[in-house]
Amino acid sequence: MDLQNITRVAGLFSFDGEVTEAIPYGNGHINDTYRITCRSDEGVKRYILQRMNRNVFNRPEELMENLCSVTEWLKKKITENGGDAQRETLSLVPVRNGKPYLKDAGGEYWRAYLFIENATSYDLVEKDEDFYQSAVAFGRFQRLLADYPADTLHETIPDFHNTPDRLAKFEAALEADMCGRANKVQEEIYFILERRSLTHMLTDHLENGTLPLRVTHNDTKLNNVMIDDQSGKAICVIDLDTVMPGLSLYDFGDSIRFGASTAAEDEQDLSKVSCSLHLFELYAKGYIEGCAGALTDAELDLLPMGAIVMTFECGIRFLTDYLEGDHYFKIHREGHNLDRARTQFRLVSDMEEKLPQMEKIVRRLLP
Ligand code: ADP
Ligand code: GN1
Ligand code: MG
Repeated sequence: MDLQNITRVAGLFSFDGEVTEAIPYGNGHINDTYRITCRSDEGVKRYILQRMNRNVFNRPEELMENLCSVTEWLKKKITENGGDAQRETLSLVPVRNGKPYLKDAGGEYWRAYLFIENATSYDLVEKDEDFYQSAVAFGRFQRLLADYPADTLHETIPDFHNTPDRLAKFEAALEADMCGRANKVQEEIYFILERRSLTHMLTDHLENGTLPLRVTHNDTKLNNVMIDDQSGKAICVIDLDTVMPGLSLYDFGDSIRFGASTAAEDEQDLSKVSCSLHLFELYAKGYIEGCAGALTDAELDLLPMGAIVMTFECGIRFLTDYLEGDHYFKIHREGHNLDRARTQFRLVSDMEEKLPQMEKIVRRLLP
């Protein structure tokens, strides 16, 4: 969509002043995100405007219901704890008609947030401390939602972290091979199929009740947390589209998969890709502290396995999308999803080797 149209949509939200700039923003794989600048007599104010991905979220009304009530809940808790709710959680900016989101004539859904100023979302760990801070923030996020009534949340993407189901969807994509790409990725296919049993490592515990169901974020990449430029503290967890009942290990594992990797998620030189045990330790320390005693012994024991399963699952998802013609994750070059899948599998192999060391690290961190 051209920026003139974005400016027109932005004009429908209750922003302060006149829209003077609209630019595509951030590196998310899912929504279309724009940064909007508005000017009024009081000065300049910025906002985030997002067109929600309808292919990924096919019940946007339900998603927005979750988002409104989760952000309200967090706002209340943050204020009670003496924090600054406008900076420490997402603040939705309503449409001029008072609704929390806009449905345009083409059936697209839009929403807006206050722009969190003087803070950065990182795509790679630049300073170790940032990664530790993100862990504390995701742990704290978990804690703030610990008594949220989970059964009132809609499942915005059913079976989102149901890894055996992700495997079944991969096998269906392989069988259909609609783009004729399977012959190019035999090695990766074999990698997945020989690890079928890994997909059950978390869900079996959920089924037999040995792990607690919690309200989780489910997409805990480092770039889904804002780090304050001055204090260096992680101040705000963003991208709340997938807040749903889940396992703490989904959140822990997904953070490790993205942030403890020594290379970018789409690095093509696989020799650069490994799981840093130093970063794993920093994150585990921060997450355990942030959760402040809330994690059970079974959860603590399974933290390293959580990292392996979530990385494997993400690799399966990227390869499935590659086989299906790249319709889910945004791509910026040919083979982008294949490159992403390859980094994930490289990480899985490395983590498999490092599992005993990761387990030792977690044991050392226990109070
Ligand atoms: P996606 O689901 O596509 O990942 P996100 O909600 O994560 O979309 O937004 C994409 C990026 O936009 C984020 O990684 C972050 O850099 C930026 N962003 C999102 N919300 C805000 C906000 N309220 N203030 C500042 N930056 C934001
Ligand atoms: C997507 O939206 P974003 O870019 O933060 C995806 C995650 C994946 C991630 C891989 C709703 O996250 O599940 O782990 O890409 N989000 C959704 O980078 O599918
Ligand atoms: Mg995001």
